[in-house]
Amino acid sequence: NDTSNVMKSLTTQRKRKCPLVSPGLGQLKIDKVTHSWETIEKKFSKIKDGHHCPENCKARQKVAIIIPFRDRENQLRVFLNHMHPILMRQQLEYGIYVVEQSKGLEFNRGFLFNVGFKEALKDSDYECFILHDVDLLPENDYNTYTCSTDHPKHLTAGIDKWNYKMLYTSYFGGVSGMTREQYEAINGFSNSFFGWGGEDDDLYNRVIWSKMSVYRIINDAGKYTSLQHKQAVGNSKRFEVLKTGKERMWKDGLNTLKYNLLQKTYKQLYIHLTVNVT
Ligand code: NGS
Repeated sequence: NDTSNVMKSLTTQRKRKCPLVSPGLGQLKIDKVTHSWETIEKKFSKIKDGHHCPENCKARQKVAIIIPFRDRENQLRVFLNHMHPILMRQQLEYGIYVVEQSKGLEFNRGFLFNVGFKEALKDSDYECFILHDVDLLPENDYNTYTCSTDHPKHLTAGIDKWNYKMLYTSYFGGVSGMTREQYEAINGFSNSFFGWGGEDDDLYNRVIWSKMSVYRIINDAGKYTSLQHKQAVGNSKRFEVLKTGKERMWKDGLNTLKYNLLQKTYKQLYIHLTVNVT
């Protein structure tokens, strides 16, 4: 009968995969205003527990966006206000994980990504992990936040502060994307880089040593705006740690990760974790 046919067609519609290229993508306006939490939460009232699914189709990938974090609350508000509409337009199923390192030791970006990877997988069978700095905003949402099963992906082709030029050919910082298999195949990030610099170069080496290469977004879609912050002082030991990369690869990473989870809270617009290095 008519009603069951309508129900049947609605069900098939819901199950249909989202299009390869979502409609309505393009160049974006960047709003650098730090709106109040109340304003942003109201604007995205459909989002719950830091997680969202497209309404009318089945997302092609389940993506965890992981953001290492400390003391940048204003930037986090700008970031979430900018990113949620993009991820929704791209019709992804996604969760945003903000992994904060507690006070004390120097900031360790790689360690925080490893924690985010493990903790996201406790929530869902994510297929793709976007490793993202909080101070970078994509300028064009043709830059899809999905992973390529062939190779790890580098999404940051150019950043405004460098006139949109690649800093150096092996640059792998800013925003990158890996499938679960790729991340596990390189044993994740090293946990040994405390302070600024080098952990992304070490990650690049792991990719190459694992006989993969980096797939880059080279056109205008890979442009990013950076939010101002003071340039951090570089970790003086980073070059020494980098040198021992090959021998450390399977002794330092996901398989040796130790952390103390102080809290994990499912906020409306993101999942907030606070961790200690142990
Ligand atoms: C390199 C760093 C990378 C860093 C890149 C860009 O020199 O970790 O600069 O930095 N490598 C070493 O220090 C060994 S940025 O301009 O984004 O602050 O990602």
